Amino acid sequence: MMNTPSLVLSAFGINGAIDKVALFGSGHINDTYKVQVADHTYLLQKLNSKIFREPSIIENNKQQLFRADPGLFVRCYKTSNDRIHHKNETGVWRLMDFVLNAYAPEIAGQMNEVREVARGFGKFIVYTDTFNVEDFKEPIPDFHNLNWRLDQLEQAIQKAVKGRLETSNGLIERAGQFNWIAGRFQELIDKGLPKRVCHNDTKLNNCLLSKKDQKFMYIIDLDTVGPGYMFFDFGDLMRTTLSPTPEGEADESLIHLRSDYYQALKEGFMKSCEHVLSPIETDNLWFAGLYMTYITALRFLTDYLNGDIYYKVSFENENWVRARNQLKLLELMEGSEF
Ligand code: GN1
Ligand code: MG
Repeated sequence: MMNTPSLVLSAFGINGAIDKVALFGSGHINDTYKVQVADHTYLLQKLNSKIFREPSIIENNKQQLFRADPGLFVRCYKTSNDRIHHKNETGVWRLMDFVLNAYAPEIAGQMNEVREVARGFGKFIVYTDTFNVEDFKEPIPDFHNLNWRLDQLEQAIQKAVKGRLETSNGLIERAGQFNWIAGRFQELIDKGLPKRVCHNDTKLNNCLLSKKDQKFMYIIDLDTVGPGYMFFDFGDLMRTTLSPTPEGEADESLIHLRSDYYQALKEGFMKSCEHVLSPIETDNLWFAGLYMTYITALRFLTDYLNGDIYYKVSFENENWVRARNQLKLLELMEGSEF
């Protein structure tokens, strides 16, 4: 790091001496730092350029998104040439305010938190309903393309790192039971499921709630914003809120679905955005959870077989555990629709 933070800060017009810098947060992809300059706290982020290969797409998507921000997003600083991202020899960086009186929930604790997060992401859908989806591009091609994710898993199986295919056989078999999800999704698209500008990474901790009253404050982590289907956003909310367990839960038997949390999620989301949704979206909400949980299971499993090249891991079999947990969630979702 060395001098990097102060050089980056000055590119965004902040020139004071840095009092403190510390790694921050639990995102699986980018590197995030909390930076203190005099009495102001900033969030400095280095984009993972191996994953986001075309930062200009994110720059353009965000420039559009911020055009008429109705208060959904944390303040982003801009460079002297009006850019949100600054590239130097260490990478691509951006700077935001650190919101002091807020928190990002890691697991779905209280039901009113879930309702608030859903309300927030619903507001996002209402706001982006005013945009032309053609003006946005996918920052990661085929990000939520299930057929592509299935191919990626197939390839990972063919060239798995040593020892990992043997430990994955059970999970591969379990995942194989859900191929039908791709066909069902295609049917909905054929019936006219509308494309929209989505967040595409609506896990619970990509939303900030107020520390004071747990009310919705901001939507964060906007790198994946782009074309998609409402199912991606509602589905990832289901995936991350219906069970009280974290993604890396060691004890599979603790994973379970809470119907009252589903009702709170649906209520919060619908209250915000039902008026812009079409019947094909509102009639198939439960399926959204199956779709996103399946994709996430495949992605963790693929990364495990590939030797942990995508997600950050903190212990040897973390991606295996994550994949197993997603499959468990998926099996539970398939067996019960609230
Ligand atoms: C990643 O960046 P983060 O941690 O919010 C990932 C999501 C996954 C999620 C699983 C760009 O999100 O797609 O659903 O991990 N983001 C990217 O926890 O791959
Ligand atoms: Mg995040």
